[in-house]
Amino acid sequence: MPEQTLTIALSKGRIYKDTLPLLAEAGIEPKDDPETSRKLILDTNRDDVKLVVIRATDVPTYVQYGAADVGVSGKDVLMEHGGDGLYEPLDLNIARCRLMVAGRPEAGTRGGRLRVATKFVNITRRYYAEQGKQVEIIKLYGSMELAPLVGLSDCIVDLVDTGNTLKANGLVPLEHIADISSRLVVNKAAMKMKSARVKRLIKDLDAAVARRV
Ligand code: PRT
Ligand code: MG
Repeated sequence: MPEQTLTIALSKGRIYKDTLPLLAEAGIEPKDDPETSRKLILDTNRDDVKLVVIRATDVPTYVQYGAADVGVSGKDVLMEHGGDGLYEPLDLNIARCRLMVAGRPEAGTRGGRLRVATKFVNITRRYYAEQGKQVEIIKLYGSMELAPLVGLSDCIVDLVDTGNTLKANGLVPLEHIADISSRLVVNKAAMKMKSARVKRLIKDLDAAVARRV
């Protein structure tokens, strides 16, 4: 890629869908649709701006190493990643949800060390350590809601939006860990080397976000 290309990392699905209108207001429109195209690098209406479409959990890594100059990432993903090598200049206020402990209504009454299933092992470890609680964390990659139903764990740490998934599985929210929304993240070197372009993008996106509330 030419040196002066600005590369933006996004994930498919809800983040892409919600970021697209904000990028459009900043004058950036992709030429391909990642839901139908197999391309991983998308051209835009601007020769000097490319989008890379990757797994949500990989966005901080691409931006940290400078493979993308900027990216859009859920706060949950950033908290789990640790945010090393990244600036987080802007809350885009999209893909909002809550990070919660959830379980069956009687969760935690079994006695003994609590078993918690989650894909957010770092967040979960920190959360319980701050409370001085010893828990056993079981790493899963998806369908956390199943774990308490089959006796794999007492509770889960997962994202909750409407609460419908919990309800459909007989689970209830138990503790609130954090409010989540997606953030613009910026590679630290790009913030210096491509300062004018990055700052312009931050300003345009900030204005687009402000117009919405
Ligand atoms: O799906 P994939 O494994 O490819 O990656 P991903 O799950 O990380 O991506 P995606 O697109 O599902 O989520 C990207 C980001 O969207 C997350 O990192 C969050 O920051 C944000 N987000 C917002 C959510 C939700 N809302 C959400 N409700 N991510 C996931 N969910 C899931 C949740 O895990 C649970 O299974 O939806 C279910 C609960 O929804 P309700 O409405 O039934 O409560
Ligand atoms: Mg998902």
